Amino acid sequence: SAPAASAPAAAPSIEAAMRRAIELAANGPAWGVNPQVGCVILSPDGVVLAEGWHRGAGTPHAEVDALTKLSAASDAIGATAVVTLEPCNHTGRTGPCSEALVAAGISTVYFGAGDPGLRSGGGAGTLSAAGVRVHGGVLAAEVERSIHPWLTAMRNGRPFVTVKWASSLDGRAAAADGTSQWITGPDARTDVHLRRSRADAIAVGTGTLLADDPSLTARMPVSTGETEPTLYAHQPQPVMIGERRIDRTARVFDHPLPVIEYQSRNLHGVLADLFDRGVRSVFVEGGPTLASAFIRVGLADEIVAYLAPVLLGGPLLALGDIGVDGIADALPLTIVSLDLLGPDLRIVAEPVRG
Ligand code: AOF
Ligand code: ZN
Repeated sequence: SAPAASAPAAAPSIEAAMRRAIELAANGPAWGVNPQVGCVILSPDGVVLAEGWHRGAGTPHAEVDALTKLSAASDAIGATAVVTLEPCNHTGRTGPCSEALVAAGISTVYFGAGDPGLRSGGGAGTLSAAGVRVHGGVLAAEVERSIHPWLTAMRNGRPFVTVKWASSLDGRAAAADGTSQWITGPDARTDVHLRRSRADAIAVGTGTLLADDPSLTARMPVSTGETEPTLYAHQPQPVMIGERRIDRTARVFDHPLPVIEYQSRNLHGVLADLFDRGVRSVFVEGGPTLASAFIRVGLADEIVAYLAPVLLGGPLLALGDIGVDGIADALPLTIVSLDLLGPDLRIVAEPVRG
């Protein structure tokens, strides 16, 4: 069948510049209220004149960073900007990139994903109105994948939620006597800490706080000769959810960041409040009750499960009641990736929407 009408594919040099812009974007932080954004400025004959990326809230946006790296400001006149995200249109912590590009004399803009921000969106319109040629959707799938959690958070108006668990191959989170430490090996734990270090917040239930006394910090693997693990420079904000009373001597209160406490398990309300505090991604570390609650109310965007090659049997499962009564209600997932981390299997999956 004939393909639906679509924008003409961008020239190979534009796609190459967009691939480079995606790479540049990844230099910026994966956490925080702002997305990772990269920008490449090309001369009219396709030569790279400058590259830029965004280093986090309060710092110049990728376009402005690239413009300031031109060897002469006049090089921007008649040049092309290739940006991963639609240039912003608002004055937030910094000024609007749409106007900065126009003022610099840029004549053509290619971008990957539209900016879903209510105030920041609409830069493409401002650019066209000023006579700049604008083309969106360049390598859109790649760009969207690279900032998927941020885009999802902005579109939903709540943080992106990852539900994580570690279990035996038969889905048990603990042995029948309740012992659960070290189901998975060091490589899986290293991966968990890396994911914690990229999240804005890390959430646990009060039951798990009582049972495990976790510190909820993101730590680098201990190398030989070291005794104390080193903390990642960026730490996830610790969040505890539930009604059980937690003693102030619990290790979580030694976290470098203050603990945000929610008594209620109205998770929509919890996420709305976290979003207002600037949280765009939450890593739900457990236990089974909290993980199940997020899944039951449809608030899990991603599941990261670590399966150790052991069998435990018994009643202590990684998940409890997720609201599935009959097989017809089973929650369908799409597997995004499947990897061996040392002896353990890591499965990343997403609920099938719609
Ligand atoms: C861009 N280029 O590099 C980034 C953009 O508070 P501000 O001024 O930093 O604005 C933040 C918003 O701007 C952010 O939520 C997102 O919509 C957009 N980010 N836009 O043109 C960039 N980082
Ligand atoms: Zn901007």
